[in-house]
Amino acid sequence: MIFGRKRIYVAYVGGTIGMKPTDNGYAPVPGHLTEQIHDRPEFHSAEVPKLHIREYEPLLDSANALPADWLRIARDIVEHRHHYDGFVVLHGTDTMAYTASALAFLLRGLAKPVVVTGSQIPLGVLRSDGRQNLLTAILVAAREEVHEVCLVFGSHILRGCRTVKASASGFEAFTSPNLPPLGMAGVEIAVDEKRLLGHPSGAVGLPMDLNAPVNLLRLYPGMPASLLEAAMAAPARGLILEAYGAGTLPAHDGGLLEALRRGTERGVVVGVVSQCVDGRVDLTAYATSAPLIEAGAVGGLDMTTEAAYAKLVVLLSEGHPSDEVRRLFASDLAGELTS
Ligand code: ASN
Repeated sequence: MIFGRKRIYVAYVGGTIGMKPTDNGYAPVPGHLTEQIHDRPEFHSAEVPKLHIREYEPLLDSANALPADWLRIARDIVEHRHHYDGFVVLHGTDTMAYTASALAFLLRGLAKPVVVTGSQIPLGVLRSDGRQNLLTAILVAAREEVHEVCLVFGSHILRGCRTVKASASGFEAFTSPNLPPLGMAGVEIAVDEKRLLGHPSGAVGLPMDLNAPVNLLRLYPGMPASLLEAAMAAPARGLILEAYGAGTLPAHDGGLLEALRRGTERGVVVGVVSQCVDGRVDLTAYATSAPLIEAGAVGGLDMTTEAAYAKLVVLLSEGHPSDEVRRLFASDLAGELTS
């Protein structure tokens, strides 16, 4: 039987993969990535799906990406969902784990592969890792068994909402600390079907805006209460608190507890994640977590900080009442946590 070539939509949002050297260091240059792909025969071989490349305007170093950019990418994918078999999002690595997480929440219900990737060295520079990353991403985006947002980098095929950037310069820059890879790209591109999410049943409903004010604060020994106070002051509607270990905080610091109480009285939803890369939050394990329970904070289980932040922004922007936001925050929506 002869099948037509699959069609993949490639959204170039920005990032090193399409950058060129400038006087101030690497910066994205419009048209450069498209040119690079057009000039390379391997991207047009019959084994590779047909590509439609769209460059965003302006192209971003991902350090400049905002939640509004996550929504823009999600809208672009939703608008083109009936015309393509899969989607590749080319993005800078610095905030790629946030964007991959946000896309997983925004696009729950999409039922098509979305693969986020980028590179450490631009495609046009000798020794670039971009060629391999992009080819792997395209081939994963063409797989019918994938119905979720993945992040491909080096030899790893990871669940997008489980990822963290773990290396500023290595070619295996991403890991998913609390979930084994969905697959590996070696001689074969091997995806472990048992690890993939099933076909989602719902439709995709995107929020009008993605601008709920959520702050992110990492606790440290000696942190002044004024910092927590500021993180929970208006207009904040949510706070991700990176607490210690299983979700503990200095429970003898009266100022800190008072700031927490005042913030939660204002209605700020507090999600607790761990500073440990590996493991999970359990607010019942230590007495030093009790003030968090009293304040109505929700433990983020084994979610990454990136996923927890993106999730709270998405949930608050979707307009659920606070109690529902708390319930959904601790629920598995896109394979981001182990319940
Ligand atoms: N600064 C770049 C970015 O995040 C880093 C990269 O893509 N490797 O856009």
